[in-house]
Amino acid sequence: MSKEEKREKFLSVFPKLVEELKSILVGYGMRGDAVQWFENSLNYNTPGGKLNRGLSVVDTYAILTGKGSFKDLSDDEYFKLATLGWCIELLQAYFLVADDMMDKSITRRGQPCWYRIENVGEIAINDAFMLEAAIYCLLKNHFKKESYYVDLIELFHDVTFQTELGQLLDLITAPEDNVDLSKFSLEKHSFIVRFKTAYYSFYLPVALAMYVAGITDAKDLKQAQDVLIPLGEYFQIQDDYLDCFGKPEDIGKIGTDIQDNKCSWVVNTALKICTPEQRTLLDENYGKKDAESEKKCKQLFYDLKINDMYHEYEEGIAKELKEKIANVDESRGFKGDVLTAFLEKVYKRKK
Ligand code: GPP
Ligand code: MG
Ligand code: MG
Ligand code: MG
Repeated sequence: MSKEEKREKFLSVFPKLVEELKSILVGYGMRGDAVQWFENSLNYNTPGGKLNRGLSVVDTYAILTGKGSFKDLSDDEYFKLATLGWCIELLQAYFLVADDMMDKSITRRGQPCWYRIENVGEIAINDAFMLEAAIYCLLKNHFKKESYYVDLIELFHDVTFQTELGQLLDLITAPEDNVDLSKFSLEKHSFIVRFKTAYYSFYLPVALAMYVAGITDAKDLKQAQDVLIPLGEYFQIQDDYLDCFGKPEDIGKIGTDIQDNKCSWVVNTALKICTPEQRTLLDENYGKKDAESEKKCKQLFYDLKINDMYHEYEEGIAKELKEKIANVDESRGFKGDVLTAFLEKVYKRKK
């Protein structure tokens, strides 16, 4: 099955889940306008992205069970795995709706951020909570009878908390009223991004598929984590790089990291190599809420050839991860190919 066909098949499951979620509201006797609101929020915020996280649940399961491609899975099996995939996409939707408010972002996935839609505004906070709650409705409807039901719930809870801890660090390391670049470092950055991105984007899809496939030895979960967390760090470094150097048409969003005073990979790398004069320029312009200052920072990042350093980093980390994957112990049923599939999706991405 081609990549596009896999995506289409996965997308075709979502409307069924929306109907199922709406029927819960109807069962509570909710008014029609409330049901319509929830449906709009689900459709606006959930399916428009790359769907890498969701698709990976199905992909990982297919690799682990030796069913090669999607077409070897029975319809029921596919639907269950795709439902779990959509649960991650709902988690992602929940995070993004909230993150865009916190980061004061303008666009997401090529359209205005949800909180910027007329009549939505701060109702988006409640919509974010409801997107999260939808995960547990779906898990209950489809997995309650499974022996691993509690494991799935715990996994979602743990990973959600880890992400929120990462988001907390991301925010308190970037105070709006006090730009102090001496507080930034690549070590701090690494810690923040492992929590805010790597657990939910990389470890979660694989761990979910492992529970369904029954490959859950603690040693195997650890083997997965040992590659997926640094891979997730690499992914967020790409996100930071693209925030500054990517085109909005490609990434579907307008970068905000410079104006938001974010402890991003780009500024940390610049801080390591800049001259005292360049440092003064950064001190005076980074984290300022105006386009002129932002432009000066960006120009400095170009002058410092952060692009070249990024490409060097990318080659180095890809090589390191490949070596780690080659050393995976497959004796209990876990497969290194699961990790290779992830690396291939991420390597040299432009969006
Ligand atoms: C990515 O940060 C991290 C998240 C989206 C997790 C948010 C977590 C919450 C608990 C709300 P980012 O701000 O760099 O992402 P983007 O560039 O997509 O806005
Ligand atoms: Mg953010
Ligand atoms: Mg953001
Ligand atoms: Mg970003």
